[in-house]
Amino acid sequence: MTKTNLITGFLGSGKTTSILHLLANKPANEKWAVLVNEFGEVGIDGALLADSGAVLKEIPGGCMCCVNGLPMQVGLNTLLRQAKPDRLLIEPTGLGHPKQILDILTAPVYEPWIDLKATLCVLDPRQLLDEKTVMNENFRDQLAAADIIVANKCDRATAESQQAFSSWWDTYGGDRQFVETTQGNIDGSLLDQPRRNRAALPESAAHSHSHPSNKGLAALSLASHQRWQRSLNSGQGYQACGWIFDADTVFDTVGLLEWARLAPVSRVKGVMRITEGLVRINRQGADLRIETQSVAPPDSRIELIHDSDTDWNALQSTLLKLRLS
Ligand SMILES: Nc1nc2c(ncn2[C@@H]2O[C@H](COP(=O)(O)OP(=O)(O)O)[C@@H](O)[C@H]2O)c(=O)[nH]1
Ligand SMILES: [Mg+2]
Repeated sequence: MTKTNLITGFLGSGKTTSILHLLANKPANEKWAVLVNEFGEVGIDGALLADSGAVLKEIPGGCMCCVNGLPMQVGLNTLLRQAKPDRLLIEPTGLGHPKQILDILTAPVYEPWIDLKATLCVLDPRQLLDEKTVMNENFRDQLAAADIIVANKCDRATAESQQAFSSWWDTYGGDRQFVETTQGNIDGSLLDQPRRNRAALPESAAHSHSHPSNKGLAALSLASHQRWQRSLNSGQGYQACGWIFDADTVFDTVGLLEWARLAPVSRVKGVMRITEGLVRINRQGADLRIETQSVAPPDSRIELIHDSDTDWNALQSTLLKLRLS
């Protein structure tokens, strides 16, 4: 059986960072797999996780639970049967609702395959200060469904965010555990904590995001001879716009990093080719992280997410001008 953990958390809270940390510290003799679902259609987390050595399955473009959970089940079946991992970490989109995913994971058909352990919810306590986030029922239900709360981004904590977290904890903490982390430095032993049967979670009422393509089953990719492609997704008051560029497209380094830093959106992530090689760009609000990447994906891809109307065409035309080849 595959020991399985659901790693939830709102947009940009640090789920992928935490998973990368856990993978970097996993027992050397174990085979781990990651199932990741992103809000945008242009899957980026897969490229971010490509360096990690885990077996990876991506389900881009919405939530795992849609279409009767079919995309998720296909991904799950492939991973469990083909890779037979010792452990599976599941990262749903930050806008996803945990109920449907937990229902699938606890369905009788998976009983012989999945040993479901604790659900971790990664939280940036500053999110508790943002009214729009706190109003989002998926944000609240992610916390409610968790066995362990990972209060991440301790380096960015303020007196207000600490206060907000302790009052949340006093009201809702219950029998949960919490740990405080920076860069998702979770102790791997937490993954073996048992899953508790939480009081029935409500079904998500706001199950309203669109599924423009219903492709869902495979990450988007370019057709042959196609140099670039863009894809939009929207739902729950958020919009995502992503671009894929072929492997021959190289970007101006300074221009690209400035574009990513200044784009008037809340979230930017991508793995892109620049003259020096491959760069990973990850921005949440004003927190920007730039890293190099060694494993080369077949294309360059970048995605922006924002919670109000954004002039994607203006951003696109600047981005296209930054191409050197
Ligand atoms: N300052 C700070 N930034 C962090 C920390 N953990 C993650 N980040 C950054 O937050 C952004 C979102 O992280 P990511 O793991 O991609 O979030 P996800 O959307 O929940 O998967 C990235 O730019 C990360 O580098 C942390 O502890 N401190
Ligand atoms: Mg992620």
